[in-house]
Amino acid sequence: MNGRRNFFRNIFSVGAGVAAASKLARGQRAETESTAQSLPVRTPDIKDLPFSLDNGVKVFHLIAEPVKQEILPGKTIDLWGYNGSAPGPTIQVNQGDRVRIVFDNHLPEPTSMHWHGFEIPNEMDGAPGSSQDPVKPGGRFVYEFTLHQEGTYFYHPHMAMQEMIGMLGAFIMHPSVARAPRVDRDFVIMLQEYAILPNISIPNTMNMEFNWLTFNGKAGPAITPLIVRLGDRVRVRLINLGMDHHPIHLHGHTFFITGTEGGPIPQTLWYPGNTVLVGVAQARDFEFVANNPGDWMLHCHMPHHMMNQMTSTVGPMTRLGKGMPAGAGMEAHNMPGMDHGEMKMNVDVSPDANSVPGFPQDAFMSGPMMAMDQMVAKPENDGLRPGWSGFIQGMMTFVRVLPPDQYQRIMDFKAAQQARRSNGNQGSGGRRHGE
Ligand SMILES: [Cu+2]
Repeated sequence: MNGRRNFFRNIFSVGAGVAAASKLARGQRAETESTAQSLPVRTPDIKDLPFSLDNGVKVFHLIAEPVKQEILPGKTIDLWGYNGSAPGPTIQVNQGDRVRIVFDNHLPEPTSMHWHGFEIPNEMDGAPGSSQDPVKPGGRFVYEFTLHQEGTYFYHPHMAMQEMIGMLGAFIMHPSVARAPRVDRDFVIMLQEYAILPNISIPNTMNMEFNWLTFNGKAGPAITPLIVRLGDRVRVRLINLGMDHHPIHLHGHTFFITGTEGGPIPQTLWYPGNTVLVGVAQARDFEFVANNPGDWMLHCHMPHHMMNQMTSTVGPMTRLGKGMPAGAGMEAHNMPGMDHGEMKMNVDVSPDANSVPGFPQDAFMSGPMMAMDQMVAKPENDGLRPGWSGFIQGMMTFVRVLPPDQYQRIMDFKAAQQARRSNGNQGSGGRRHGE
């Protein structure tokens, strides 16, 4: 074990030296090289779980509960999650930490907490019936363990259907010595999917026809893009818990697969790609140098996973014409049928479109009529091409590789927004979504 760790450390320290040298040669942010501490991860649209210290033990309080999750403006669904969101808050600890998780079950049925991939004592594993009794409704279980691993881990109930109604959270173990080459940005994205019929707010966890696909509990275009500065080294950690495998594709860059749900991969075994298949119950880390400026799509490449509200009965329609409420069926709107009637909406279709076998495919699923730029406006979306949101659905967002001035403008907008929040009506207006 020690030998293995030293092996990693040796490889990484060689890498660190090279990285530091090349960065200094380019005169970039030398101050980030001087600390051995890892950069905290950011989980867009999801909070971190705070902790308190008790004699050196990091104490977290995790609550399983029903939540209202707004996955798209006007589309709030009933999920089960943790501490107010689904997925639940991200837990960040350091390798070697002693961790206590006080877990309360506010669900109407038993549950358990499983720590996915953790090398901890069996009685802390959260396997209901074998390692512990399920935690009853209203019940509490205190988990405590020391963590010697590092990497991208996650937590979930060991109850299959509960996993399918939102119950998942990231558990990031930072290495005691930061991995090299060091990254400037470190993001977590959790992949989930739901089958929700029109006019119903509760996922059918038995259904295999998933029509809502989310990154961190949001469907495109409500997902907050990843904002990076031109030249940054970026890590993205993907976590998948659902019924499908997701090939996640990044435009404009070549990345290297650098970690799995079992921790970091030795640098000698990294391999390049632009699409990484994240299987069920897996995590994949990829890293790249953001050397190509622009707004680059990051998305699942499964065609049905790039859509919202797709069902076999009403078509892939979230909003039509003058604002049909998200989630309403086609009957709720005077939308001409898919196979007859006139198409009056703001879509570029040819005059004989209805006579072409196969029409429509994407005509009413994406494009200008689906745009909702204003509804999803936030600092991170500043400067995107007008109408962008009409083409971003499901598991789809951007990595925005920004030159320094544009990057700074967005950071200033964010700072101003946060100042307004803390000056203004704090505590009212519901939960904050992301930051
Ligand atoms: Cu997918």
